[in-house]
Amino acid sequence: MIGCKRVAAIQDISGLGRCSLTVIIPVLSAMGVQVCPVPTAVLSAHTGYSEFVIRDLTDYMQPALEHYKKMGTEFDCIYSGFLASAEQIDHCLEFFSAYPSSLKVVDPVMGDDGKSYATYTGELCKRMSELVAVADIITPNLTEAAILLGEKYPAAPLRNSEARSWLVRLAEQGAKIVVITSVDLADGGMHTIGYDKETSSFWKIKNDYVPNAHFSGTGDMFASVLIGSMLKGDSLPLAMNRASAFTELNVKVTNSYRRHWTEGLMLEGQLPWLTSYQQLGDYTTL
Ligand code: PXL
Repeated sequence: MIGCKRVAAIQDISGLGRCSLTVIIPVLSAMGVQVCPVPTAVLSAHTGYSEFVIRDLTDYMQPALEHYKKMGTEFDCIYSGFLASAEQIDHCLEFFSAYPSSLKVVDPVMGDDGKSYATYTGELCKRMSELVAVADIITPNLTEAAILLGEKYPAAPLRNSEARSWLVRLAEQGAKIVVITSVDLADGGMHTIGYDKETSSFWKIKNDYVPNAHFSGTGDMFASVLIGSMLKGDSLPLAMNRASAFTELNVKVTNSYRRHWTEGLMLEGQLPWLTSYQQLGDYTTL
């Protein structure tokens, strides 16, 4: 599509606790990419809060897709994330097959820190592999990668060879590009690791680890910067570097204010960083 790229973001909108669409829309907009939200649910606050009101929008998804098809709407990318029911997997699959030439990104949102999110049923987690099978790019965190591989959440840091094996086995499930976030590697520190099946290349970005600083929406921020970078033509390691650098900056800023993790990343003040779009090259091979 000529001009500004357009992404259909199949994600929830949560009033409190920055995550999903309240992160994805500002981030991609700052990067010059248009977001067309396809809300999967409306929540008063994300599921990390002890109480929240939720309205499931499963019934909305298929008529919305039919409308876009009727209008001849084009999308450069279809990006799925937080889903509210197992049936929404079918509607995501319909979106992916309606737009075969769009970049298909699946963030297999299921959990973090070795635990599943409150609304993620066993069936929803099991069926996530159907989306992973048709994706071009998947962006699980280590918890989600373990669920997809049927592995235990690692008790110890992964050796580089184990990390490569996780990436390759996930790519065997379908995607051309696999990026795993929050990976503790035995050679020291927290990393983002990536694999491009077509070029057989493995990459890693070292993150500055900020102790006890886990904020909601971190994975959504990472994935949206990665998507924006790749749509603008960045290579995989450059896009991983940009996504990690922006996420790390937001973690450090938010942590300095000692906000509760449920509030999410205080991204509002950092958005100009994205608009300046400087080249970064701080990656190594894995
Ligand atoms: O960031 C993942 C996410 C997205 N949407 C909702 C969530 C979560 C994680 O808790 O609750 C509603």
